[in-house]
Amino acid sequence: MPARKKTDKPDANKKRTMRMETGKTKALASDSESAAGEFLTTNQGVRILDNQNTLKAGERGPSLLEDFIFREKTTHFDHERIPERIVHARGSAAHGVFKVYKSMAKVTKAGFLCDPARETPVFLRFSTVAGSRGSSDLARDPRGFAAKFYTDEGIFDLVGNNMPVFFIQDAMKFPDLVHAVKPEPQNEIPQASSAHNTFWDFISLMPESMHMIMWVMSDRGIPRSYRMMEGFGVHTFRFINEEGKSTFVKFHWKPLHGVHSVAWDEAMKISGKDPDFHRRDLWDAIDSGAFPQWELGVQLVPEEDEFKFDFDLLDPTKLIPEELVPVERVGLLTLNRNPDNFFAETEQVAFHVGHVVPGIDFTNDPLLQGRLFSYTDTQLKRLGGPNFHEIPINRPTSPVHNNQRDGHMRQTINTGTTSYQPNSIAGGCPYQAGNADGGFSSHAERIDARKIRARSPSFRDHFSQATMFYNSQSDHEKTHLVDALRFELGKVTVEAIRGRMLGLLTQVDDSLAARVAEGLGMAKPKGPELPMNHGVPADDAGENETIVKSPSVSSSKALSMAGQPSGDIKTRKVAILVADGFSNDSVKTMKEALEAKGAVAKLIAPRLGAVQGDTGDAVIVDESFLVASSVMYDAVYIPGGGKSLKILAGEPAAIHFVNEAYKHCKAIAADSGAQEFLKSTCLSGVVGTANEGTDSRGVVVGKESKGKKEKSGGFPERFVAAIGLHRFWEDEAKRNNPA
Ligand code: HDE
Repeated sequence: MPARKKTDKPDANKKRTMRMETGKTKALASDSESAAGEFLTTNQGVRILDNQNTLKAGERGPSLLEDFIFREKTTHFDHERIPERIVHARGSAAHGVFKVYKSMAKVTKAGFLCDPARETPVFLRFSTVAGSRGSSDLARDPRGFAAKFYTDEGIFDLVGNNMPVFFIQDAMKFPDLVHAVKPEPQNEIPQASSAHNTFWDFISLMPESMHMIMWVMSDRGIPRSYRMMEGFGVHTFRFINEEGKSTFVKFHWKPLHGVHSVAWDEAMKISGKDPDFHRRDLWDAIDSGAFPQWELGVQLVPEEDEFKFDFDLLDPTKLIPEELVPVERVGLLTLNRNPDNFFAETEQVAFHVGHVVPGIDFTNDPLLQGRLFSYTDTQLKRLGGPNFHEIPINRPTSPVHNNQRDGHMRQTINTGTTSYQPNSIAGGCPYQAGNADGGFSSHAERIDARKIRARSPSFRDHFSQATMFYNSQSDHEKTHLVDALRFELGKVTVEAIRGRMLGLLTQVDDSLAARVAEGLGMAKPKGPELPMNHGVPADDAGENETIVKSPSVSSSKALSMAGQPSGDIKTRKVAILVADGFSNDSVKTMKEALEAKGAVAKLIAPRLGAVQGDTGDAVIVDESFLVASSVMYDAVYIPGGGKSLKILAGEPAAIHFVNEAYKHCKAIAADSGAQEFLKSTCLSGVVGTANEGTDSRGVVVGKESKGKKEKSGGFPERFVAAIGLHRFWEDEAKRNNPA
């Protein structure tokens, strides 16, 4: 490469480093944009003459230790990784904004919840829990849902999950839980999967996990998209208002795209074909301007009502049924910007349940209390020292003034002579803030207790809400849950563990246990076996301890995904299968109808390049059958065109595509002329009865008589409506085909 002439020297001084505004977080930028027109330099700012060759003693000689340029480059490279998160290592994030609908000053003094005119920047990271950083997005797992609010009063982190409860009641058990679910220590197998001995061994001895197990084994464990998940703060928190009055609060996120999942068979296939499926989906949606949105919901419980429920508000294995306390939707979160740099933002972001602002406070939930210790501790290790709050993504937008100093990788150059308080030299600054100045004061909860290692007896009902969850599921959701348990326990090689799990399942629901037992080829235990861990030391447990069962709500609509509004079809991906000779007219009409509703239509053909339609016009193919797969799409359309249909009928990948989409209960549309092609798929038995519109199976066939197209308001609109329903699970049992 020719050396640059002195005369084309860019304006090097101006842009060597520059301050960059990324939303409200400031970063020191040295990126490809700021480097445009610049020379390559070392980290010490020395220009590099040759970035291709190490310094050698002669062209064929050994490399020299003196080569500080090579050594600096390689040393930096050798240190480019930081420890991944011990849990939630695999994640994706986005920037956004939050606005409250109307002031909540009655219950909280948190500024961002009191001022509807205020737009608070947010950074939201979604994650799986068990897998490593490079694992598949589609593992069966809870999903992390961690939001960082950069409020005017400091940072508030709402570090939640897509499930409203957790496996354990006390933080003491967290390392055990995580060790059990992680790959087994002797061979590091399996990756990102709970389907193995150690996890189920632990769970089978921990009856308190049974409610969470219902959630994870349900379809909530395999979401269609991060954008289509609910989020939950899990613990009961406190709101505190100006008068210091406390109100218990459970936080919820309600997605405006609906709550949707994929099939387990689909999840496994996606894991192979596109392990970045959720990451890509989030990125693409934001990139295309289809900004994901959630409403923030709150369940408020006055302090006086703390003991009104048949479960303990401090028990993180319990939710408050919406029938008892409705969710009020109080604000809107919009994710509107992808990160500029994955490592700098998504990887280095440091969440902490202990990051709260005045107006929000903790309860004594023993899981929450343990988390209050763990998150700073983990950042010290992961991000290398006590100054992680200075990393741009972690900096509050409100000013920071304190006497903390120095430490590993300190960025701030603190000036002045004082770093203590009280002082007179700096006029006593920085001052303590009084209540009226927004100083944080902890809720003055009265505590008068013995120091004790124990769990409250009010935490001992481990099954009522697990049963409530199971009761709330629709038939197909129950079947998916049974299948998930059969799969997971099918991977367990120790029969005693399976037996213990069946014992616990009988306590959730006898028929559930019977169905799982049948799949495992085992006999269902006759009755409930006494669970082995009630969170009390064995000596105190008492042999015949009774299990409290007094559910006030036996089934709750909000717990089933089937009963929830399905959302629109924005960003839904539709595959249009074509070959030479396809009907240009049909494709144009359908594409326009889908795109008008915000869906993404892609043309899939036997090979890449152009395909020629029946009018002679060619179109460019988006993906070949080799690359595409039905599992990456939400719906399929087969346009007419005799020649095209003949080619597709002779293409096994096209037939498999349709069969698989049908197996996964997706909406499928075909022009009436395409019925012949459908006969070569497993829809052959369906088309004859489906040609009068959308049937309950989501198969939509165009009505065309004597070459005349169906009028508007007809075919494409019926397909759009079918996609909007997401899946036709009710019919799933009849769809067994080998796809
Ligand atoms: Fe976490 N959790 N957790 N957790 N958690 C972490 O912090 C921990 C729990 C959750 O996108 C770690 O920075 C303990 C419940 C999310 O960066 C660590 C206990 C819920 C994320 C940690 C829990 C969560 C984490 C690992 C039991 C749902 C990812 C890396 C006492 C309400 C945040 C890190 C992100 C991450 C500890 C239980 C959610 C080790 C000790 C319950 C979403 O500090």
